[in-house]
Amino acid sequence: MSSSLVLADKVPQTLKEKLKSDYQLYEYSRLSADEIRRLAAEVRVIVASGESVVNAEFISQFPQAKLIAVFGVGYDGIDIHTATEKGITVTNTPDILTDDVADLGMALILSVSRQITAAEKFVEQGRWASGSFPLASKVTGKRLGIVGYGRIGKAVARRAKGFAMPIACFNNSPVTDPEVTRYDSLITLAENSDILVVCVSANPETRGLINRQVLTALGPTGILINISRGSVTDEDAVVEAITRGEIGGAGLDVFAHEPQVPAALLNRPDVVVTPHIASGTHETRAAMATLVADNISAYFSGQPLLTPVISR
Ligand code: 8YV
Repeated sequence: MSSSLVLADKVPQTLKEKLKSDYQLYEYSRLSADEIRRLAAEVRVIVASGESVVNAEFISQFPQAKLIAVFGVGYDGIDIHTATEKGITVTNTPDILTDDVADLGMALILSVSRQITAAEKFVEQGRWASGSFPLASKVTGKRLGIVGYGRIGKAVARRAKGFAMPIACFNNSPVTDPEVTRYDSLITLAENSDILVVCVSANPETRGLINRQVLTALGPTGILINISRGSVTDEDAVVEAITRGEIGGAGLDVFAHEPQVPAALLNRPDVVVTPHIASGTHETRAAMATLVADNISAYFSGQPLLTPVISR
């Protein structure tokens, strides 16, 4: 059996080198149409990132593929239906990035509420000498609403408890933590939150979940934090809510059309934007790379895969 891999997207150089040393690795973006046709009989594994689009058309080019190994926990870009139909298993990198993503969630909560980036600009632009920086909004004790109480949502809750935040959530399955209130309605959650943090996984059901009504319910002092995927929010509605002052602020690590960020969200004291960096630490990216390589190695040696995606 051949041990050829096709790389659908960017992954860290260290992972690329490891895969190159162990297997025949082809980078999709460098392949000609002829080469893709020639590799059809050879490629067993598709390696993708959390942002990759591996749709039915892409998958159909590699009919011998049996594994799609995703470097990331989110696999919304992978056509799971087609993969399942074709007997392809999908693996992702859960758990090991949970802490980093939750840490960034807290960083955004603090940064937006305390206007850290605007305060830094204030100092850098030499404005301090002419007056004090405007007062910001307190974090400790604020009501936190968590949309999606999975691994990442729970990790955010653990951190928020250290800030004495009353915690509520919107989640499909029951929540056992007696300190966390679960609402059946996302609108009710938003109405009862000072800060709404989006941790839910992206899929067709959660597309556009954070819509105009939810933002209206969050209200003019409410803060929206998104560490999930841009597709979970109606980005136009977020832009409108921010520019009209219908919500109090936003901390956004993910966007609908990355790397494009709506201009209206830039250079505002009430908005902090980051370039999809939630799992972007040396430690976590190295652990993710190891897990991807281990899943691929398990596949080629006929061992059980470490982290197959389970429909959640
Ligand atoms: C990475 C991610 O940014 O895990 C995810 O779903 O979005 C990420 O951690 C991505 O996979 C790296 O390209």
